Amino acid sequence: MVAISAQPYPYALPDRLSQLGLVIIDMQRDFLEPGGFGDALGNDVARLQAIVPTLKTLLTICRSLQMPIIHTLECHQPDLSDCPTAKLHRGKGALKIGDPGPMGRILIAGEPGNAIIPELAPYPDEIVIPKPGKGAFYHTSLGERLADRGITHLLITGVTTEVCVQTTMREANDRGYECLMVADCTESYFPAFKQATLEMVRAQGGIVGWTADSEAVMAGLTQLANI
Ligand code: C5J
Repeated sequence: MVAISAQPYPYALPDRLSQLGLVIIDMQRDFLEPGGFGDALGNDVARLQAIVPTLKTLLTICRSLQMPIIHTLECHQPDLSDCPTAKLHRGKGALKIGDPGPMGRILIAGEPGNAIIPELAPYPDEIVIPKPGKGAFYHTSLGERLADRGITHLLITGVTTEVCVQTTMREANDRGYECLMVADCTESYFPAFKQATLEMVRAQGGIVGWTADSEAVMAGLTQLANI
């Protein structure tokens, strides 16, 4: 058995790398660039850009090992039929969901600002899950897509740590997936919230799962690949 050095204790990898998915949550221009949804809510979007090189390195390794890659995008239909009124009016930002902004309509599928950033753009054979909520399982085909491919373990990355990343990890944990949050491949607009999320995940003997840095993750993946 190969394990990743993780907290609160080593994370046992599955027998085959095909059972381990890399999940990249919402690395979209809407959250990382000025003029998008995150910016409209008054956040310092530059904070999130800091993880891009590290996440890109992890993605490159996972691709080279032919692991399943899953990207998610938070987005809504142009007619907003999938956006609950409560979500639409929340936040009191400069722009709300659906309003025209410098990168097109805020958080609307297909708009330039809704795209995944070019550095992490999905390859054609990778799974892309558009999602109307914060969690990636809510009103999406993610559960079926993972089951179809026999994926049992998930490495969870992306933004923002305490919102869509944590919600997705909790949803996955409740569905029986063994989840590890990659600490240096996730970021929040609020450093204290990121720290608290990492602690919450691994508290009580790993009540939601595990956390580890990408270096430890990549060492474990390489070891499994070389068996
Ligand atoms: C937010 C997200 N923060 N991707 N979305 O609204 O975390």
